[in-house]
Amino acid sequence: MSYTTLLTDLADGVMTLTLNRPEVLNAFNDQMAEEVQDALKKTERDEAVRCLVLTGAGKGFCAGQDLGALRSRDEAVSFREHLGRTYNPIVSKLRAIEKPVIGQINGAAAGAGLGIALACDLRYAAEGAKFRMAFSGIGLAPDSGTSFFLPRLIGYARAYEMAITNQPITAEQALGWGMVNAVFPADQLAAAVRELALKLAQAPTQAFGLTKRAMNKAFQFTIEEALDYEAHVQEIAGRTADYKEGVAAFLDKRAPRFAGK
Ligand code: LHQ
Repeated sequence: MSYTTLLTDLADGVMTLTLNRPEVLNAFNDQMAEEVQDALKKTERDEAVRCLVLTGAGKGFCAGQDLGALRSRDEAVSFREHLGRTYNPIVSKLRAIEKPVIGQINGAAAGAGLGIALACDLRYAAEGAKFRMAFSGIGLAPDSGTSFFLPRLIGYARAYEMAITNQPITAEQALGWGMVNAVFPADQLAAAVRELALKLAQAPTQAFGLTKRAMNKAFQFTIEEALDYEAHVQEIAGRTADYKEGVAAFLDKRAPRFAGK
């Protein structure tokens, strides 16, 4: 599948996917939703990819649903059907991919675009990026995982306030609230993400994947269940080549060379 709304770049174990509809701040039309899903499936399967970076072309990260594209549909739109075909599988896949996913938040993230940013494992944002729920502005309730991620990341009161006031949050506020991991001057963001991504792409990818799996599940676990699940994933991690290499490198007093296997 060749893409028209998405740029892909795979180098040194890092896959970078760039949403590419800059004239609408990378708002989604159906084509982009399909292409992103295709690219995420390939990213998940491809062993050469050990870290994923998701970003936007131009001055926005992603403004969510392209409202123009929605209005120009002639059939009556079922929102349940639309979400089930577009954002829900994208958000689920970002959580399921057992490799680190970095959101390089270069500009505004709103609506489903906010949900996609929050579904990434880490968020590095540009100064000047803003985060907006957007849904209530057009008379809707949260979707694309925003009602799930936001209260967990920043607490209920702030999340509900963001939803009902529709006030954009600055990158600095987002950092203070724990919604993003770090903020950089816009012209330094890509280099900072690149440096981190290259490091992650040389790390024990299996262990990182198992870490994500365990932490995803832990939200619903009791402590006993969490301990049991940790024992389960550690059994798997302990059988990887990277575990053997990590211990050998430690004992040899040298840097480990992790193959991601
Ligand atoms: C846009 C958009 C946009 C088209 C900016 N579409 N053009 C989907 C459907 C079904 C069921 C329910 O759920 C969903 C999921 C959703 O995502 S619903 C929420 C949809 N998104 C929004 O309502 C966000 C609307 N946009 C904004 O709030 C602002 O534009 C943000 C905060 C993203 C950025 O603000 P600014 O930096 O001030 O930029 P701007 O507002 O000046 O926008 C720049 C251009 O992008 C402008 O076009 P123009 O031709 O005037 O330069 C906007 O019209 C266009 N644009 N968002 N979603």
